[in-house]
Amino acid sequence: MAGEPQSDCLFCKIVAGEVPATIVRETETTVAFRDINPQAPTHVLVIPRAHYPDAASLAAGAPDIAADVLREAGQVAEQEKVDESGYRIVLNTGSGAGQTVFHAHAHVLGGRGLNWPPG
Ligand code: D5M
Repeated sequence: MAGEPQSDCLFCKIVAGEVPATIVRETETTVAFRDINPQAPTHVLVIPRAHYPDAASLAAGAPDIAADVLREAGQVAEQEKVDESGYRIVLNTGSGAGQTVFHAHAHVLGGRGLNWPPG
């Protein structure tokens, strides 16, 4: 069922505490933790506790939680002190766009210059 934990999902395992992660913030509906392969001095992933395969399915199935993820991305930026210099929220969607983990997540990247367009 939509939103239910998936036994083969890495990020569901992080939510359940079965896989370790460096958690920087938690709410009732979200978890934020440092990316294992950081692409910037600040690189944090914000995920919903509920399992949805990508951001679009999260927004369609649980819009309130999608809003929580975006709000938390802003809170992470503030906590990491990258809010004033500027930061980027990235929602890779589909393997062609570089999505490798199919549990919705927002990348929060900051602490260095960020070029446009992204690679
Ligand atoms: O982003 C998936 C991201 O997830 C990618 O940047 C690596 C990160 N990742 C993978 N495994 C872990 C663990 N165990 N902890 C923290 N971060 C992790 P995507 O947009 O799907 O390419």
